[in-house]
Amino acid sequence: MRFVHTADLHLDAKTAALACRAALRRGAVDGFEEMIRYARERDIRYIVIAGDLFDTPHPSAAVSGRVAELMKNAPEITFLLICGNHDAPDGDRYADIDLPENARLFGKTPEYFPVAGGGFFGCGFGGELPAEMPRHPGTTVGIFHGRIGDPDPRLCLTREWIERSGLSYLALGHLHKMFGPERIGGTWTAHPGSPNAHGFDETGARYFFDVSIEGGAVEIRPVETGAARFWEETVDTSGLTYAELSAKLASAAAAYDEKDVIRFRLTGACAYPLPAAVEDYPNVAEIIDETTLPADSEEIAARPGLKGLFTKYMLEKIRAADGEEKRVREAALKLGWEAFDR
Ligand SMILES: [Mn+2]
Repeated sequence: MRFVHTADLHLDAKTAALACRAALRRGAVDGFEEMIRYARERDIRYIVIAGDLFDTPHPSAAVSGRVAELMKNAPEITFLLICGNHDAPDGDRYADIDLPENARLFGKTPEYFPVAGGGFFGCGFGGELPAEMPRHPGTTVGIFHGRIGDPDPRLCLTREWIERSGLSYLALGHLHKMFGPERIGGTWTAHPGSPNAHGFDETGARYFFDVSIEGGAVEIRPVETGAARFWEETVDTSGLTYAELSAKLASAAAAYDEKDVIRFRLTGACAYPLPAAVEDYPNVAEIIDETTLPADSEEIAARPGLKGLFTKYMLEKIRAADGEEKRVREAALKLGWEAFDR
Protein backbone atom coordinates (compact mmCIF):
# COMPACT_ATOMS: atom_id res chain seq x y z
CA MET A 1 0.00 0.00 0.00
CA ARG A 2 1.38 3.39 -0.93
CA PHE A 3 -0.08 6.80 -0.18
CA VAL A 4 0.73 10.47 0.25
CA HIS A 5 0.26 11.75 3.79
CA THR A 6 -0.29 15.46 4.34
CA ALA A 7 -2.16 17.70 6.78
CA ASP A 8 -2.70 21.30 7.83
CA LEU A 9 -2.73 22.95 4.43
CA HIS A 10 -5.00 25.58 6.00
CA LEU A 11 -6.16 26.67 2.58
CA ASP A 12 -7.76 30.09 2.43
CA ALA A 13 -5.91 31.21 5.56
CA LYS A 14 -6.06 34.96 5.85
CA THR A 15 -2.39 34.99 6.88
CA ALA A 16 -1.54 33.78 3.39
CA ALA A 17 -2.17 37.36 2.27
CA LEU A 18 1.10 38.30 4.00
CA ALA A 19 2.85 41.11 2.23
CA CYS A 20 5.53 38.94 0.71
CA ARG A 21 5.74 38.31 -2.98
CA ALA A 22 7.19 34.81 -2.93
CA ALA A 23 4.42 33.42 -0.76
CA LEU A 24 1.80 34.96 -2.99
CA ARG A 25 3.55 33.79 -6.13
CA ARG A 26 3.16 30.18 -5.17
CA GLY A 27 -0.27 29.85 -3.71
CA ALA A 28 -1.04 27.08 -1.26
CA VAL A 29 -3.68 25.64 -3.59
CA ASP A 30 -1.00 25.28 -6.28
CA GLY A 31 0.93 23.21 -3.74
CA PHE A 32 -2.05 20.89 -3.39
CA GLU A 33 -2.12 20.54 -7.16
CA GLU A 34 1.61 19.71 -7.15
CA MET A 35 0.98 17.03 -4.55
CA ILE A 36 -1.69 15.46 -6.74
CA ARG A 37 0.70 15.57 -9.70
CA TYR A 38 3.38 13.89 -7.59
CA ALA A 39 0.99 11.06 -6.71
CA ARG A 40 -0.26 10.64 -10.29
CA GLU A 41 3.24 10.48 -11.75
CA ARG A 42 4.13 7.67 -9.35
CA ASP A 43 0.86 5.82 -9.60
CA ILE A 44 0.08 6.48 -5.92
CA ARG A 45 -3.61 5.78 -5.44
CA TYR A 46 -4.33 7.50 -2.13
CA ILE A 47 -3.84 10.94 -0.63
CA VAL A 48 -4.44 11.12 3.11
CA ILE A 49 -5.22 14.57 4.52
CA ALA A 50 -5.08 14.37 8.32
CA GLY A 51 -7.15 17.45 9.09
CA ASP A 52 -7.27 21.19 8.45
CA LEU A 53 -7.24 21.08 4.69
CA PHE A 54 -8.98 24.42 5.09
CA ASP A 55 -8.33 27.12 7.63
CA THR A 56 -12.02 27.58 8.39
CA PRO A 57 -15.30 25.65 8.21
CA HIS A 58 -16.41 28.17 5.56
CA PRO A 59 -13.61 28.78 3.06
CA SER A 60 -14.30 31.01 0.07
CA ALA A 61 -16.18 29.33 -2.77
CA ALA A 62 -13.26 30.10 -5.09
CA VAL A 63 -10.80 28.12 -2.98
CA SER A 64 -13.06 25.24 -1.94
CA GLY A 65 -14.43 24.97 -5.47
CA ARG A 66 -10.93 24.71 -6.93
CA VAL A 67 -9.96 22.06 -4.37
CA ALA A 68 -13.04 19.98 -5.21
CA GLU A 69 -12.24 20.38 -8.91
CA LEU A 70 -8.61 19.31 -8.45
CA MET A 71 -9.81 16.19 -6.65
CA LYS A 72 -12.41 15.45 -9.27
CA ASN A 73 -9.85 15.81 -12.05
CA ALA A 74 -7.73 13.06 -10.48
CA PRO A 75 -10.29 10.24 -10.50
CA GLU A 76 -7.66 7.50 -10.14
CA ILE A 77 -6.77 8.88 -6.69
CA THR A 78 -8.91 8.42 -3.60
CA PHE A 79 -8.68 11.34 -1.17
CA LEU A 80 -9.09 10.29 2.44
CA LEU A 81 -9.69 13.27 4.65
CA ILE A 82 -10.71 14.05 8.16
CA CYS A 83 -11.69 17.42 9.52
CA GLY A 84 -9.31 19.17 11.90
CA ASN A 85 -9.95 21.66 14.67
CA HIS A 86 -9.97 24.54 12.17
CA ASP A 87 -12.21 23.15 9.47
CA ALA A 88 -14.55 20.96 11.53
CA PRO A 89 -18.05 21.67 10.21
CA ASP A 90 -20.31 23.76 12.42
CA GLY A 91 -23.30 22.53 10.43
CA ASP A 92 -23.77 19.29 8.55
CA ARG A 93 -21.69 20.17 5.49
CA TYR A 94 -17.91 20.10 5.32
CA ALA A 95 -16.35 23.32 3.96
CA ASP A 96 -19.58 24.19 2.09
CA ILE A 97 -18.49 21.98 -0.80
CA ASP A 98 -19.74 19.03 -2.73
CA LEU A 99 -16.89 16.60 -2.43
CA PRO A 100 -16.36 14.49 -5.55
CA GLU A 101 -16.99 10.75 -5.48
CA ASN A 102 -13.30 9.94 -5.12
CA ALA A 103 -13.09 11.88 -1.84
CA ARG A 104 -13.90 10.14 1.40
CA LEU A 105 -14.49 12.38 4.42
CA PHE A 106 -14.34 10.85 7.89
CA GLY A 107 -16.55 12.68 10.34
CA LYS A 108 -16.96 12.49 14.08
CA THR A 109 -17.94 8.84 13.93
CA PRO A 110 -14.78 6.80 13.38
CA GLU A 111 -15.05 4.67 10.28
CA TYR A 112 -13.15 2.05 8.36
CA PHE A 113 -12.68 2.35 4.62
CA PRO A 114 -11.40 -0.85 3.03
CA VAL A 115 -9.04 -0.73 0.06
CA ALA A 116 -6.88 -3.30 -1.71
CA GLY A 117 -4.48 -4.82 0.83
CA GLY A 118 -6.05 -3.24 3.91
CA GLY A 119 -7.87 -0.06 4.77
CA PHE A 120 -7.98 3.36 6.35
CA PHE A 121 -9.51 4.08 9.72
CA GLY A 122 -10.31 7.77 10.13
CA CYS A 123 -11.65 9.81 13.00
CA GLY A 124 -12.46 13.47 12.42
CA PHE A 125 -11.95 16.21 15.00
CA GLY A 126 -14.51 16.04 17.78
CA GLY A 127 -14.95 12.29 17.38
CA GLU A 128 -13.81 9.74 19.88
CA LEU A 129 -11.42 6.91 19.08
CA PRO A 130 -12.69 3.49 20.16
CA ALA A 131 -10.99 2.24 23.32
CA GLU A 132 -10.14 -0.96 21.46
CA MET A 133 -9.45 -0.68 17.76
CA PRO A 134 -11.44 -3.14 15.70
CA ARG A 135 -9.09 -5.49 13.80
CA HIS A 136 -9.19 -5.75 10.05
CA PRO A 137 -7.26 -7.93 7.64
CA GLY A 138 -4.15 -6.55 5.95
CA THR A 139 -2.58 -3.17 6.60
CA THR A 140 -4.62 -0.65 8.58
CA VAL A 141 -3.72 3.03 8.45
CA GLY A 142 -5.21 5.31 11.10
CA ILE A 143 -5.93 9.00 10.44
CA PHE A 144 -6.20 11.41 13.35
CA HIS A 145 -5.82 15.13 14.01
CA GLY A 146 -3.89 15.59 17.23
CA ARG A 147 -0.81 14.44 19.07
CA ILE A 148 0.39 12.41 22.03
CA GLY A 149 -0.42 14.12 25.32
CA ASP A 150 -2.17 17.24 23.98
CA PRO A 151 -3.90 19.09 26.86
CA ASP A 152 -7.10 19.29 24.78
CA PRO A 153 -8.74 15.84 25.09
CA ARG A 154 -10.17 16.17 21.57
CA LEU A 155 -6.61 16.39 20.20
CA CYS A 156 -5.02 13.93 22.60
CA LEU A 157 -3.62 10.50 21.91
CA THR A 158 -1.89 8.22 24.38
CA ARG A 159 1.10 5.96 23.78
CA GLU A 160 -0.86 3.11 25.36
CA TRP A 161 -3.68 3.48 22.86
CA ILE A 162 -1.26 3.55 19.93
CA GLU A 163 0.59 0.50 21.29
CA ARG A 164 -2.63 -1.48 21.46
CA SER A 165 -4.06 -0.13 18.18
CA GLY A 166 -2.69 -2.75 15.81
CA LEU A 167 -2.27 0.02 13.21
CA SER A 168 0.64 -0.24 10.79
CA TYR A 169 0.79 3.51 10.43
CA LEU A 170 -0.95 6.40 12.14
CA ALA A 171 -1.20 9.44 9.86
CA LEU A 172 -1.30 12.47 12.13
CA GLY A 173 -2.04 16.14 11.60
CA HIS A 174 -2.18 19.30 13.71
CA LEU A 175 1.53 20.03 14.23
CA HIS A 176 2.67 22.44 11.56
CA LYS A 177 6.27 21.34 11.81
CA MET A 178 7.37 17.87 10.73
CA PHE A 179 7.55 15.56 13.73
CA GLY A 180 8.64 11.95 13.84
CA PRO A 181 8.46 9.39 12.47
CA GLU A 182 8.35 7.44 15.71
CA ARG A 183 7.62 3.78 16.20
CA ILE A 184 5.31 3.06 19.12
CA GLY A 185 4.70 -0.64 19.65
CA GLY A 186 4.13 -1.97 16.16
CA THR A 187 2.81 1.35 14.83
CA TRP A 188 4.70 4.07 12.99
CA THR A 189 3.38 7.55 13.77
CA ALA A 190 4.35 10.75 12.00
CA HIS A 191 3.37 14.38 11.49
CA PRO A 192 4.32 15.69 8.04
CA GLY A 193 3.69 19.30 9.17
CA SER A 194 2.14 21.89 6.87
CA PRO A 195 3.27 21.51 3.26
CA ASN A 196 3.04 25.30 2.99
CA ALA A 197 4.18 27.80 5.62
CA HIS A 198 1.89 30.53 6.85
CA GLY A 199 4.43 32.98 8.25
CA PHE A 200 7.67 33.45 10.13
CA ASP A 201 6.51 31.19 12.96
CA GLU A 202 6.77 28.29 10.48
CA THR A 203 10.30 28.58 9.18
CA GLY A 204 12.27 26.20 7.03
CA ALA A 205 11.55 23.59 4.39
CA ARG A 206 8.04 22.09 4.13
CA TYR A 207 7.16 18.50 3.40
CA PHE A 208 4.55 15.87 2.80
CA PHE A 209 5.21 12.16 3.22
CA ASP A 210 5.29 9.45 0.59
CA VAL A 211 4.51 6.33 2.60
CA SER A 212 4.93 2.73 1.41
CA ILE A 213 3.83 -0.25 3.47
CA GLU A 214 4.92 -3.62 2.19
CA GLY A 215 4.26 -6.58 4.45
CA GLY A 216 5.52 -5.41 7.84
CA ALA A 217 7.94 -2.85 6.41
CA VAL A 218 6.97 0.82 6.51
CA GLU A 219 8.94 3.35 4.49
CA ILE A 220 8.26 7.03 5.16
CA ARG A 221 9.84 9.40 2.67
CA PRO A 222 9.60 13.17 3.33
CA VAL A 223 9.14 15.05 0.05
CA GLU A 224 10.04 18.73 0.10
CA THR A 225 7.32 20.87 -1.42
CA GLY A 226 7.77 23.87 -3.68
CA ALA A 227 6.03 26.19 -1.21
CA ALA A 228 7.63 29.44 -0.12
CA ARG A 229 9.99 28.91 2.81
CA PHE A 230 10.25 31.42 5.58
CA TRP A 231 13.58 32.09 7.26
CA GLU A 232 14.73 34.36 10.00
CA GLU A 233 18.33 35.41 10.48
CA THR A 234 19.88 37.56 13.19
CA VAL A 235 22.56 40.01 12.09
CA ASP A 236 24.78 41.89 14.53
CA THR A 237 25.27 45.49 13.40
CA SER A 238 27.98 46.27 15.96
CA GLY A 239 30.95 48.05 14.44
CA LEU A 240 29.46 48.13 10.93
CA THR A 241 28.95 51.30 8.91
CA TYR A 242 25.68 51.71 7.01
CA ALA A 243 27.38 50.64 3.77
CA GLU A 244 28.97 47.62 5.44
CA LEU A 245 25.67 46.56 6.97
CA SER A 246 23.88 46.93 3.62
CA ALA A 247 26.54 44.78 1.97
CA LYS A 248 26.29 42.19 4.74
CA LEU A 249 22.50 41.96 4.42
CA ALA A 250 22.74 41.66 0.63
CA SER A 251 25.25 38.81 0.86
CA ALA A 252 23.12 37.10 3.53
CA ALA A 253 20.02 37.45 1.33
CA ALA A 254 21.94 36.07 -1.67
CA ALA A 255 22.45 32.79 0.19
CA TYR A 256 18.71 32.08 0.12
CA ASP A 257 16.60 30.69 -2.64
CA GLU A 258 14.37 32.86 -4.79
CA LYS A 259 11.29 31.19 -3.31
CA ASP A 260 12.37 32.02 0.23
CA VAL A 261 10.94 34.81 2.32
CA ILE A 262 13.48 36.30 4.68
CA ARG A 263 13.28 38.29 7.86
CA PHE A 264 16.36 39.90 9.36
CA ARG A 265 16.54 40.64 13.04
CA LEU A 266 19.18 43.29 13.62
CA THR A 267 20.94 43.48 16.95
CA GLY A 268 23.94 45.27 18.45
CA ALA A 269 24.68 48.94 19.03
CA CYS A 270 23.97 51.06 16.00
CA ALA A 271 24.30 54.83 15.47
CA TYR A 272 22.34 55.23 12.21
CA PRO A 273 18.77 54.48 11.07
CA LEU A 274 18.48 50.96 9.67
CA PRO A 275 17.73 50.27 6.03
CA ALA A 276 14.02 49.57 5.44
CA ALA A 277 14.76 47.05 2.68
CA VAL A 278 17.64 45.28 1.00
CA GLU A 279 18.31 46.55 -2.48
CA ASP A 280 17.87 43.90 -5.23
CA TYR A 281 16.39 41.42 -2.74
CA PRO A 282 12.60 41.87 -2.70
CA ASN A 283 12.25 38.56 -0.85
CA VAL A 284 13.58 40.22 2.29
CA ALA A 285 10.10 40.89 3.63
CA GLU A 286 10.93 42.30 7.02
CA ILE A 287 13.75 43.93 8.94
CA ILE A 288 13.23 43.95 12.68
CA ASP A 289 15.12 46.57 14.65
CA GLU A 290 16.42 45.24 17.93
CA THR A 291 19.50 47.42 17.96
CA THR A 292 20.48 49.54 20.91
CA LEU A 293 21.89 53.07 20.96
CA PRO A 294 25.68 53.33 20.90
CA ALA A 295 27.40 53.17 24.29
CA ASP A 296 28.70 56.72 23.93
CA SER A 297 25.22 58.32 23.60
CA GLU A 298 25.35 59.86 27.10
CA GLU A 299 28.82 61.16 26.35
CA ILE A 300 27.54 62.89 23.20
CA ALA A 301 24.69 64.39 25.25
CA ALA A 302 27.19 65.94 27.67
CA ARG A 303 29.11 67.73 24.90
CA PRO A 304 28.67 71.46 24.38
CA GLY A 305 26.95 72.58 21.19
CA LEU A 306 23.80 71.87 19.28
CA LYS A 307 24.43 68.15 18.71
CA GLY A 308 24.95 67.63 22.45
CA LEU A 309 21.79 69.56 23.33
CA PHE A 310 19.75 67.69 20.75
CA THR A 311 21.07 64.34 22.03
CA LYS A 312 20.30 65.23 25.66
CA TYR A 313 16.76 66.27 24.72
CA MET A 314 16.13 63.13 22.63
CA LEU A 315 17.56 60.75 25.27
CA GLU A 316 15.05 62.17 27.77
CA LYS A 317 12.26 61.60 25.25
CA ILE A 318 13.46 58.05 24.61
CA ARG A 319 13.62 57.23 28.33
CA ALA A 320 10.03 58.44 28.74
CA ALA A 321 8.74 56.15 25.99
CA ASP A 322 8.49 52.44 25.41
CA GLY A 323 7.62 49.97 22.67
CA GLU A 324 7.07 51.35 19.19
CA GLU A 325 7.18 54.96 20.39
CA LYS A 326 10.65 54.38 21.84
CA ARG A 327 11.82 52.89 18.50
CA VAL A 328 10.52 55.91 16.62
CA ARG A 329 12.32 58.32 18.94
CA GLU A 330 15.56 56.35 18.68
CA ALA A 331 15.30 56.45 14.90
CA ALA A 332 14.72 60.23 15.12
CA LEU A 333 17.86 60.62 17.23
CA LYS A 334 19.89 58.62 14.73
CA LEU A 335 18.51 60.66 11.81
CA GLY A 336 19.46 63.81 13.69
CA TRP A 337 23.01 62.58 14.23
CA GLU A 338 23.26 61.82 10.54
CA ALA A 339 22.21 65.38 9.72
CA PHE A 340 24.71 66.88 12.21
CA ASP A 341 27.59 64.78 10.89
CA ARG A 342 26.93 65.61 7.28
MN1 LIG B 1 -5.07 21.77 13.67
